[in-house]
Amino acid sequence: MIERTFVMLKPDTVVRGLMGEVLSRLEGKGLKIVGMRLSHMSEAQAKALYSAHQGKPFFNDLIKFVRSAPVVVMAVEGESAVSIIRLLIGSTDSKEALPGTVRGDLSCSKTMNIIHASDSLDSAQRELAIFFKESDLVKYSRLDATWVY
Ligand code: 3AN
Repeated sequence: MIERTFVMLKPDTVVRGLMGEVLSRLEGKGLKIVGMRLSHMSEAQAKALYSAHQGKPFFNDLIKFVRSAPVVVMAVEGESAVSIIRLLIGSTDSKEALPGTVRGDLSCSKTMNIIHASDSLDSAQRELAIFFKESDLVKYSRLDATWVY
């Protein structure tokens, strides 16, 4: 099934100059970017995105970190996009993320871990709504749309 999900390149990716590297992995896998914006996150957006972690010991540091520099928020579509992107990005903890995954290759920390991607279709819908209106998203076809999967 073609799914639409939410992906964010975190501040560490922007300030380390790794946006292109991470984006090209998503594009190379055949995923279609249908919305993309580089901006500073508001406090309300940060708290909404990470509402599941409210009250945890790392919550305040997490909110501070995601607001420390711009992020790239994206709406991404593709066959089984939610699970494929979660596999591509790897485990949360940089020490456990496998080589070949985005975090395994590029992240050096559990908080500054390069990328966020929704972990289910329900989360994707909720998280997309924090950053995008339907009218922000574009329609087009990738040339390889009929070749993949
Ligand atoms: P993922 O991003 O792999 O889905 P979540 O949703 O469990 O991981 O956590 C959201 C974010 O919160 C992580 N990307 C990471 O930045 C931060 N985080 C999660 N657990 C910890 C922790 N124990 N210590 C510090 N930061 C954490």
